[in-house]
Amino acid sequence: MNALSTLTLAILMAAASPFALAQDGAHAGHGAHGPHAAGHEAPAAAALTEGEVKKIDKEAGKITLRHGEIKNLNMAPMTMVLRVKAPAMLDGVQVGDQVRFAAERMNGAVTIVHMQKAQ
Ligand SMILES: [Cu+2]
Repeated sequence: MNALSTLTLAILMAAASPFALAQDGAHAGHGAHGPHAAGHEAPAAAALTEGEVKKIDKEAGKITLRHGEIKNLNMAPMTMVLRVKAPAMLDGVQVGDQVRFAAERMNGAVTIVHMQKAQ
């Protein structure tokens, strides 16, 4: 069974190679991927809110941010304490850092589900 699978895979790879080379030469792969990637990234980037780190409480899994408008939560710019989905998300940031983040309301608390440095 295993030997047969390996053999089948080897035959498939050998058979696929000429086609893969031909497609690459015609840039067929790039044409298919480019628009998809761009269309996928735009909404994610638009959903991120800018913020400045004011305080970090890793033990409690909380961070104080001065944030811009959080559109999906209908929240005006302010300084507030937010929960983070995972305490490890606080490892890469320090007080004073500019960050971009996505927040959602989870169990009644505004929780950061994604955070990255703004630079
Ligand atoms: Cu707020």
